[in-house]
Amino acid sequence: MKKDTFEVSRHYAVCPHDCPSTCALEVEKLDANRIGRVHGSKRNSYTDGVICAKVARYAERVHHPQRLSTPLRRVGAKGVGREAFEPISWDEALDLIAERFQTISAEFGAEAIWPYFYAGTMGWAQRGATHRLRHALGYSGQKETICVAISNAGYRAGVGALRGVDAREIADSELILVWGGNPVHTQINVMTHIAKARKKGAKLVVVDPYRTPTAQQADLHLMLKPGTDGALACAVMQQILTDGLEDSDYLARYSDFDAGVREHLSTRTPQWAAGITGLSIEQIVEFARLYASTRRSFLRLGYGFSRSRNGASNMHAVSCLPTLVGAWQHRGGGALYSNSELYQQMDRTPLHGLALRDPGVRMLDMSRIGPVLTGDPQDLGDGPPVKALMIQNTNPVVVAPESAKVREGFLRDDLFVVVHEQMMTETAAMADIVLPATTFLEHDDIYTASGHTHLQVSKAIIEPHGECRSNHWLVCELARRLGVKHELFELSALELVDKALQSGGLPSADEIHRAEGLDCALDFESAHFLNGFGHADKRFHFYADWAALGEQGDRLPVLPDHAELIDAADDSHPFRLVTAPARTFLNSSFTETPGSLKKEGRPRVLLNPQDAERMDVVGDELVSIGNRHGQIRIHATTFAGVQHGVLIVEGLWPNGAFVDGLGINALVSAEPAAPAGGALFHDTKVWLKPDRTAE
Ligand SMILES: Nc1nc2c(c(=O)[nH]1)N[C@H]1C(S)=C(S)[C@@H](COP(=O)(O)OP(=O)(O)OC[C@H]3O[C@@H](n4cnc5c(=O)[nH]c(N)nc54)[C@H](O)[C@@H]3O)O[C@H]1N2
Ligand SMILES: Nc1nc2c(c(=O)[nH]1)N[C@H]1C(S)=C(S)[C@@H](COP(=O)(O)OP(=O)(O)OC[C@H]3O[C@@H](n4cnc5c(=O)[nH]c(N)nc54)[C@H](O)[C@@H]3O)O[C@H]1N2
Ligand code: SF4
Ligand SMILES: [Mo]
Repeated sequence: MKKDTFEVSRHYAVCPHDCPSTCALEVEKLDANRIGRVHGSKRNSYTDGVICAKVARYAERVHHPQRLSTPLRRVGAKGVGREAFEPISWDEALDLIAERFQTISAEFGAEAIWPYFYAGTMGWAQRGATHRLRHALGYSGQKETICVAISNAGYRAGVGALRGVDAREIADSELILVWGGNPVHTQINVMTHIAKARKKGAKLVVVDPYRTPTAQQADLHLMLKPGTDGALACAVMQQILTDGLEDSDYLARYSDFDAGVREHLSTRTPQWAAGITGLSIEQIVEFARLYASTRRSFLRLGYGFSRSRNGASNMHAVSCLPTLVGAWQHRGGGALYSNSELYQQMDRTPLHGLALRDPGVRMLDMSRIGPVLTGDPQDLGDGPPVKALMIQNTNPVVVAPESAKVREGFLRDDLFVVVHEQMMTETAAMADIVLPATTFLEHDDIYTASGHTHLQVSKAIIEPHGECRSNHWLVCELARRLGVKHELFELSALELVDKALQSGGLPSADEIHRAEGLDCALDFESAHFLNGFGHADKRFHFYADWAALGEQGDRLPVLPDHAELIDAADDSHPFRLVTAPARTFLNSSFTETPGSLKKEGRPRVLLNPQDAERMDVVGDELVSIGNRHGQIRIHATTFAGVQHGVLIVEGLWPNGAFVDGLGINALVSAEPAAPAGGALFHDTKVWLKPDRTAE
């Protein structure tokens, strides 16, 4: 009873995490330092009052007893954790870093320093801070390949732009296809809008190699083998053409479809695709007929099916479907992969420090951090070895491919590592200096969204925890010590944002904050590409120009197809491994919160009961999984909702949560995907055997 008498105020904020939903939040503020529950804002028409469980419990993360609170210097061994560090003052830490960076720069050149970042926060001012420092000092650049490189290329190949139909239109669709994504886990709001459509009788189809909670809700679940979506899409198109259900007028007016495409697809029959996908001919035909039965079909494309060697080609093939039937012309029809291009009016120049950038500086591939740190000459080019890393917003020791190699690189004695973090992650535990970072509740920023259309500004709600400082504050302090004088390091985060907004003629940060967002949705004609697609000829391209999208374009088929580039199973590696997102983790974030840990239990591999029997796996027991990159030990669980020959491991658990301290990315290759690089998280052949040695 007493609790109810607290004065709890509710404050608007924006979820900063790497999630297409970018939810509008209402945060309960208990006092100057503490928050209570977090709610979804009902005033944002996309969030519509719903958020995920992990952010609803954000108090567990922001007030976590192990939250970093002071700068730390490592005095013990790498990889041990908090006890290997001693607190130091911010001045000591910053002076030490500046001095080391200067010495390394003088001896090896500025490119020997690699500021390394990703999307721990999606806010442009805080996230871009790493770039501002990088460009001001000529430090090595970063190819951002870990997440969207493959899918972006695949979607651009056909559509020519990174935008699609407003997700709120899903409510008016008659058929929704969730293809290669698991929104119940990864962007819950998609399900909110799907539920509205289903109330009016719409059907849901899910294409995924296992029966995810999203697939469990579907009217039709196509449980295909990973890396075979191109085959399925081609067979669906072939069936539609055979049935004469394509929209010829639309194709002629809006695409490059011609007799050559028709001829090519004529051999991609449901029978051909059944052999590749593991689906039955009947399922494929049923799906094709269902798809052609309405033009109000909304294709929600996930990232999951792009994380393969042939992923860009698969994305392109699937994106051809709404063009073939002319679904783009109708309300509730078309496709959405990402709306990230909607916010082009916001000028990235000040946020990323682009005016300071020297285009001659080398770019290192973030997904290849293992090979880079272990000195692979292909990655380093004729540049110096990486002698220092400054890491913000990411946890590469856990999330990057070939993690055994990543670890080996971090263990180098001659590598100086600074990690700016909220928690003592496994990456932070490898650092020489750890700096405590604020969360979105303690700093200001602006957010775009790939899953919806709102530009939003969020402001600090509580005081910074301990001595935590924002990314922007840190780079300003370092820039000053390294002799950089520029207004980008003098303005506040929101003043930088205002510069970016003003130059595009947008309202100010304050105005956007007061309005709780600015809806940047395009008009119907533009959003549905009725005044043309993104290519110069304004057409959708069935013929992909991969060479225009990356150096390795020639490895991909020009027309939609099944490209046999994947790490196919063989006699000694009979399984294909998919490493999917867990519901209550967000990448490796939230692997420290009690609510999430309780829900997720422990790392486990899902396998089909028949496969389990064949491999002599009897119950919830330890198995070894391995391939040319390494081997891990993990508990097995049988699950009938997995395609034969496929293993599913959900969640980016810390390496330390696995029996041998080697996590799932020890098995994932760092080979760059075509056409422009990208990580292959769901394209790994492995062997599996029971492990009956004592735990
Ligand atoms: N709870 C939670 N939310 C998250 C994240 C998280 O880790 N946890 N991560 C965030 C990030 S960074 C991102 S990029 C997004 C990712 O969001 P999604 O696109 O949903 O996630 P993916 O990992 O890309 O894969 C999702 C699904 O793709 C399926 N899949 C794998 N291979 C194939 C294939 O070859 N074909 C088909 N059809 N399906 C395949 C997997 O089985 C999985 O169910 O989610 C964000 N949201
Ligand atoms: N096996 C496998 N591996 C994967 C994936 C997969 O599906 N399977 N998914 C991949 C994908 S899609 C992605 S995007 C990557 C993501 O990988 P990461 O970008 O590394 O994401 P997180 O693991 O969430 O780590 C983000 C870190 O940033 C910190 N952080 C948050 N906000 C701030 C801030 O304001 N300042 C600072 N300094 N730090 C902050 C958080 O505490 C957290 O530790 O992982 C990839 N790795
Ligand atoms: S669904 Fe995504 S954006 Fe929304 S609160 Fe959860 S993590 Fe944040
Ligand atoms: Mo991602």
